[in-house]
Amino acid sequence: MMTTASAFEPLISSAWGQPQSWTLEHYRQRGGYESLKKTLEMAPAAIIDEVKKSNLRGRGGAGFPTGLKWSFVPKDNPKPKYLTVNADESEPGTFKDRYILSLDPHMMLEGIAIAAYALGVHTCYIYMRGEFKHPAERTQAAIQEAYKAGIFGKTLLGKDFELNCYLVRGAGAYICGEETALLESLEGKKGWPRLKPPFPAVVGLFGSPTVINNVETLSNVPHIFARGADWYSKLGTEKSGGTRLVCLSGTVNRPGVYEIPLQTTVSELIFGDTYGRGLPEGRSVKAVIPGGSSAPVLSPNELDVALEFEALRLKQTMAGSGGVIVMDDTSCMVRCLWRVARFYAEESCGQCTPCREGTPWQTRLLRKIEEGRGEMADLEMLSHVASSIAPYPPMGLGNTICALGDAAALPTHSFLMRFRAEFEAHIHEKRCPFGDKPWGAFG
Ligand code: L3W
Ligand code: SF4
Repeated sequence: MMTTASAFEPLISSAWGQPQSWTLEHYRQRGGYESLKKTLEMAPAAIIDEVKKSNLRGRGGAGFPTGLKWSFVPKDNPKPKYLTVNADESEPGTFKDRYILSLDPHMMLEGIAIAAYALGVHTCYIYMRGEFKHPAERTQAAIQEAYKAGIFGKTLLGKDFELNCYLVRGAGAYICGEETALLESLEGKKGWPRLKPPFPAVVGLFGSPTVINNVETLSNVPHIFARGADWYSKLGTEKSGGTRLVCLSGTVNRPGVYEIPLQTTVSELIFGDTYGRGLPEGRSVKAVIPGGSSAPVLSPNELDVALEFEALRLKQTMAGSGGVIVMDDTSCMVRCLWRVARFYAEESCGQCTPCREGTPWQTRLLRKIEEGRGEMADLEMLSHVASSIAPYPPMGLGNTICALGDAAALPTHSFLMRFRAEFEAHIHEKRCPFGDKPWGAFG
């Protein structure tokens, strides 16, 4: 069934496009910070229970249940606890959090205040991608407004609860979006991921319990308390509540960030009137990456799947961070995979051997095949190298410290599985069959 704009009420993007939507005054006119007032009347444990009931799942990539994550924070640990916002959005094809940070930062700040109160946290760090100059300015201005309005500072809307919030900028490393690398970076060290467990909720920033949530995840929290967890959970699917921001890019008529009901399929997003409105005339879909470049690729006959965590997991791919990339029939699959592989080789931190050695190895093999110098043995080697980093099928099976290794291997497995004939054609013809225009969507 096609989703129509009139039947759907956006939560996160409702004020985007309105003048001054990023100011405290505008946010308050829309009922902003009323949810925080409500939660300050509740017991912290009851707030966490509501978030559990809402079925809110993390919007940064893994889709982990937010209430469950909050409940992992030990109550008897005497150390200070921290809340950290992952605003290091860098996954290729993902460009949604920057809109929240620029156009409605108070929605996230209200989520921060509710989470901090529920978790007994008095210090929050927002770790933001260094390149985000404009989102950083808007967020910093909103933090200052919140201090002046008595939301942050010694008291929380008049309640005896101190909460301080600091914006910290990254320095351009993709790996610092991995939660434990982010913590290392916040501690002033090189952004090298840590082994898990222990998970940050138990041993995180400065060795203290730390909850790390994505920008969009926290922006959903005020909505849960505005109309109740039952209402919020019913907006979504059985195991995933609310709505979702997705970033549509590649060969489509209307690329952009769309807020969608979780029942929306990949096909509806690409072709729907409210969303992508299809491909330019004469072009057809060859492949779609449904959740940021880490997610295994889908072929055209697999697009009737909801852009939701469980549905995409059943297709052995991921909803990830919401980056939907459309490749058309003029795209060379070898070239596209080579592009993705180069990204991960460049961003690998080099700590573990399969990722440090395997990611550039994949890149070299793909370049050789694309340039017409490949042999059939290279395809076997490519598959072997990818399996040494992380075997297929995906999800938590990698041989490396962090998920960047999985992210580098899964596209290789999926491109080889679905588009093997195209790889073989490069080898048999000793050239790229797409000639000097192999880029398609990646052009
Ligand atoms: C306590 C347990 N906490 C899990 C927590 C854990 C984390 C969350 C999910 O990777 C994905 C990756 C990228 N006790 C716990 C527990 N947790 N078990 O739950 O954990 P995990 O390990 O499933 O995932 P992750 O390491 O957070 C994230 C994919 O996202 N991705 C990358 C996005 C990149 C960005 C960016 O640009 N900055 O967002 C895109 O799809 O491949 O699969 O908090 O601590 N027993
Ligand atoms: Fe670093 Fe790659 Fe190992 Fe992650 S998987 S810790 S990025 S070497």
